[in-house]
Parts: sequence; C-alpha cells; structure tokens
Amino acid sequence: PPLSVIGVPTDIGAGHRGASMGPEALRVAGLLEALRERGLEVHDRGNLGGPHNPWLPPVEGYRHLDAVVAWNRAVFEAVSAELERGHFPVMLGGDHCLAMGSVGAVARHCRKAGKRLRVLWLDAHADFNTSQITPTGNVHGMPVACLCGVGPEVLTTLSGPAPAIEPHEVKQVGIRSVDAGEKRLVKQHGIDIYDMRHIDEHGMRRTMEQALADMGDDTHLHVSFDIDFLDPGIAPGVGTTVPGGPTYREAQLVMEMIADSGRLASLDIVELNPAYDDHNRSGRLAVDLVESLFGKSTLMRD
Ligand code: DIR
Ligand code: MN
Ligand code: MN
Ligand code: MN
Repeated sequence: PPLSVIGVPTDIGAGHRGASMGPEALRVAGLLEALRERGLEVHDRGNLGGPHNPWLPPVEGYRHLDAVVAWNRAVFEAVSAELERGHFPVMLGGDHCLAMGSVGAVARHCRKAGKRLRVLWLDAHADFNTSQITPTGNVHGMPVACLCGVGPEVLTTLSGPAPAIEPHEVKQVGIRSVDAGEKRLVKQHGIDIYDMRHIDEHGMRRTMEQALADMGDDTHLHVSFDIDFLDPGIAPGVGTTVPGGPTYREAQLVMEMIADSGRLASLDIVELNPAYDDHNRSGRLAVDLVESLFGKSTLMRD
C-alpha cells in the first residue's frame, strides 16, 4: 500500500527538550527519498499540530498530561484516517508518548477488520510506568502500560474501551533499563521482554525469530522504533541514552528480519533528538535502518 508519513513534532512526554525537531531531521536525512527509492508510493502528510511544551514539573505523577492527551488525539485521528484509506502510516516523532495514539488507532483498526495484532517495541526501556511508580513523571515512559489499560482513563480510553491491546500482543526487544516498580508491573502483566541479556545469550537472530513467531496472513505488524534502542555509540541523538544496546549489524538484522516477515503494516520512528545528535548522524542511521526495514538488502533474496 502507499505510505503516509505523518510528522508528530512534540517533546511533550519527554524529560529533555528537542525530540520535537525529530520529524524534520528525518526528512533532512532523506527518509522520503529513501522510501521512494525502494519503489514505494510515499505521501508526506506534513506535521500534526498540538500544544507547545510549557516545560512544567509533573503534577500528580504526570508531566503535561492534558497536552499529551491533545497530541495523542491528533495522532489517533490522523492514523485512523490513513488506515481507513488503506495506507501504511509512518509516524515521525516526536517522543514515544505518541505511540498511544498510533498503536491505539492500529489496534482499533485491527478489531474492526478482524485482524490479529503484533506490536514489536524496539526500545532500551519497557515504557510501562504509571503515575504511582514513575521516577520522572514523563509520559513517554508510560505508553505500553496505558495501551494495556494501566493508566489514567483519559489515556487508556483514547482509542475506545480499555484496554486497547492485550499484553500478549506486545513483544519488546533491546530492553536494558526498567525502573524498580516497572519491573514488577511488566512481570505481573506477562509482557514478553527480550532484554539485552536474552540477546547476549541467544543472539539477535534467535531473538527476532521468537519476537516474530506465530504471525499469519491475518496479522498486522506494528513496529514502534525508539531510537534509544540502538547503542549510544552509533546513535547519540536521543534524550535518554542507555549503554549496551544493539550494534549496527544487530540492528540491521532486526530490520531485515522484520522485512522478511512480510507483515509490517505501520511504523513509529520516535525519540530522535537532534539537540543531542552529531550532525544528524542518528537521523541518517535511522534512514539507513528504515531502508532495510522496507526490504533493501545487499543481494537479491528469495
Ligand atoms: C524512564 C525513561 N523509564 C521514565 N523512559 C524512556 O522516565 O519512565 N523511555 N526514556 O523511552
Ligand atoms: Mn494515495
Ligand atoms: Mn520508548
Ligand atoms: Mn526508550
């Protein structure tokens, strides 16, 4: 299907300013040209709008909750409209709170269409915090919990009755930073987390075979790609770097194996923060990886 690229220029859910510049950095790095080079029909829908970032401290465990809701309503509407017309939505973040709107829209679309859903969450973090346990109040650390129905009603019901998704529909890869209370919650909800130790012990190939297992013709695969998934040595341009992430080769294999699955139907590229980057190096790496995600390979494959 045609791709619809949607910029979501916000850092409203983050603890550092600057992810709002992510969409433009991805365009400047040549994302649209690279996708068209793959032979894809690509529509740039421009950027969504929303409240500016007032940069206030958290209130009752949430920083900027109302503004997060406003941004996510816009994302939900935009993504729903693209899915409705049969397009493949690609979100250019923006901080990771936007995945509540995008995955919410995808989940609702799948329910209506009778499709199964798989959400592949590529991240250093589990993003399963709540207002009770968050060490920061930043809502970009909460989207998976909210999607699973754990969070404030205004977010858990963004796409309809909660929960938007079931824990078994999420597979997380690359995780290496989980906060103390968050560890208990992800265990309690039974999220499949392929953390860096799992990748060290089993290798990325086996890990991705597991994360992509049991999909069928009727499965919609959504990839939510937080750039801090990548090792900071190759991708410094994020607000919350965590050492010990996937290497360039491991990240390429992740993307190639997703492409080979043939199920990819929607994508978030989030948390790119040009204020922390080195001459858009992380933006250009993201474009390189997204090319592989859409099937670019060294040799012809069959
Ligand atoms: C941390 C950071 N767990 C928090 N989360 C990030 O603030 O909740 N997620 N950076 O991507
Ligand atoms: Mn079209
Ligand atoms: Mn994240
Ligand atoms: Mn992260």
